[in-house]
This record gives sequence, C-alpha cells and structure tokens, in this order.
Amino acid sequence: MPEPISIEELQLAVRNHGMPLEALRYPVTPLGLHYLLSHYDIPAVDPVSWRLTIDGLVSRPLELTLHQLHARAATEYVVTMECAGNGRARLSPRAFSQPWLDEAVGTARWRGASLAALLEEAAPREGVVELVFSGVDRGTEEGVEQVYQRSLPLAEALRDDVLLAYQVNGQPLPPQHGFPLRLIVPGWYGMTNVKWLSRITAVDTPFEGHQQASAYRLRQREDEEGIPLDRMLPRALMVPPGVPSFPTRERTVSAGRQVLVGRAWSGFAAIAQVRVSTDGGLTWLPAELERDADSPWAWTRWELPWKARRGQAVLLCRATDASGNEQPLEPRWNLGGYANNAVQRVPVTVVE
Ligand SMILES: Nc1nc2c(c(=O)[nH]1)N[C@H]1C(S)=C(S)[C@@H](COP(=O)(O)O)O[C@H]1N2
Ligand SMILES: [Mo]
Repeated sequence: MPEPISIEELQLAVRNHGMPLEALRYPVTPLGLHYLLSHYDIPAVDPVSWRLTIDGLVSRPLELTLHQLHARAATEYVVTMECAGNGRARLSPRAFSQPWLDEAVGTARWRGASLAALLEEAAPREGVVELVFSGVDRGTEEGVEQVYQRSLPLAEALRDDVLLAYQVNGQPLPPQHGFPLRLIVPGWYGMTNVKWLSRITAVDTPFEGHQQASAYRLRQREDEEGIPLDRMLPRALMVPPGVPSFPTRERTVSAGRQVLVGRAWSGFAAIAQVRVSTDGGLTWLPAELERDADSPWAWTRWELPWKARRGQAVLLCRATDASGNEQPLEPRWNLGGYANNAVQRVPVTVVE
C-alpha cells in the first residue's frame, strides 16, 4: 500500500490539474483540459510594460515589446507536452511534490516567434554554452528564494522548431499557461518550457540554478549529482473504456465488440509501435497507428479492436519509439519521482 496523500500534496493537486484521460480523444487538447503545472503563483503581468530582454554574452542585447514580437515572422507547431513528474504518485516511497498518476500531458498548437531568428540578431559571442530562461514568477523551494529559471544548451536553443510562443490553440496565452510569452522546446519534458518568460541570458558556464542543478535530475541518493532530465521517454495512454462509477472510478464495459483507443508519444523519435494487452500482460497485440506527418511533435493515435468477454480484465498499452526506447512494465524508482513511464493498467469489469 502506498502512503496516504498528504493535505499539502492535495493542495498542489487541486491547483495543478491533469488532463482527464477521455480527452485523449482530441488530437489537440481543448485548452482547459490541457494539464497544468506551476511551481509558484500565477503572476500578474502587464502586457504594456512587459519586455523580453535578451542579454548576457551577446553582441547586440535586445529588449522587445510584445508588439514587436507579434510583428515578427510567426511559426506554429502542434506539440505534446508532458510533466517530468508524470507517474510520480505510483512510486513508493513517493517524493513530496505534485502527485501525478498518468495524466500530466496535453497537446496544443503553439504559435510564436522563432528563438533561432532572435538569437541570430542578438549574436551570442564565442564561448556561449547555454541560454538561461527566466520567468517572472517567484517563490521559495528547498529554502532557496528564486524566480523560475531553466537553461538550454545553445545547440538545442538554435533548433528551428523552438518557439517563443504568445498564442495557443489560436488564442493569446491564458494566464495559467504563461501569458504573455513562453518557451516551447518540442520533445523535452514540461519544465523546459518556461512560462511568463521575461529574460534570456547567454552564459559561458553551465547554469547552476535550483531547477537545473537540484531539481529535475534522476538520482537514487541525495548526495549524487544525478542525470539531468531532458527528452520525454515514450508513453502510451488509452481512453479508459466503458463507464466509471462515482466516486471510485471503477469501470464497467459491455461485453462484445469494443475499440480501444489512445495516443502515444516520445521526445526521442517517432512512435514505432504500440502493443496492447487485454489479459493483464500475458499476451500482446500491435495496435494500428495513425501518424500525422505534418505534426512530428504531436502524439500518435492508436486503436485496437477488442472482443470483451464477461468477467474481470486488465488492459495495458505499451509504446516503443523508433530509437528503440520501450516503456517498462514496472516503475523505475528515483528520488524526485521523475520519468516514471511504466505502462498504464486499466482494470475493468465486463458485463453482459
Ligand atoms: N515560469 C515557469 N515556467 C514553468 C513552470 C513554472 O512553475 N514557472 N512549470 C514548468 C513545468 S514543471 C511544467 S510541467 C510546464 C507546464 O506547462 P503548462 O502548465 O502550460 O501545462 O511548465 C513549466 N514552465
Ligand atoms: Mo513539470
């Protein structure tokens, strides 16, 4: 039995919500259904006085208004984003943080200015290794007062699909998703995508801020340096079939022909295969995949027909990407509760 959820974890869980899994039916997640994670409070940002500053080791420091950013060439990508802590609540012992189960994910159409084009203008000097992205949101974490900050290696920042986004699903960013501007790095876990962005600083030594050096690392022990998290490991999820009961969410499915449907993604490579088991993992069948060639960073739809027979069944789905990364059947424990991409298990009762 995992330890009970504390009131502090519940406090985080009600502020930062997941995507209800039935929303896997939408290729682009309707905005209010996209997951949400903010470490501190949603800041109030006045779009008129707000500026984006690009400084540090650059030849031409820039200070841009929102209007100036809007006036630049815009690009758009459909991007699946997942929190690095997704699956944390299934680890035991569990790290004290947002207690996600499987649903810290969403897919959105982000529109904005190319970061590479702005960097070309600012011209990072010889010796720059990283860019530090700073949000305006402020708080204390493990005793350290800070604004939310994360860095990105220069080569990654220069990818032509990295965006400074001011629109999502055709609307200005809503307050909770980073108004007026956020970073979008397709393929990387959520923490990379700094919201309420106000400063980009070019540096010649690796950034040692809290979110980089202390958080978001795979560690077995406190005294380890750990491995920094970057790209999303593969994961497949299914729309839980049938109907739930309230409040247990135990599910009942009608016997006969069903179609299991879900989506799968990986930050490393395209999804190569999704296998589905309807007998608790004894036997597996490959699902049919439906890729969207125009959206390489969006999740891939999968489906599999299932002839449901009366009784108990445990449904599982398991993704493999084209780089050969496959989801594990059992969670891999780490101190921070990160990157637990163990397969989803959906128990159901099949009735006539
Ligand atoms: N400024 C700022 N950016 C942030 C965060 C934050 O707390 N502050 N949370 C990060 C984390 S941990 C995740 S998972 C994603 C969540 O993005 P969303 O809330 O738009 O889904 O934003 C990232 N960007
Ligand atoms: Mo996250």
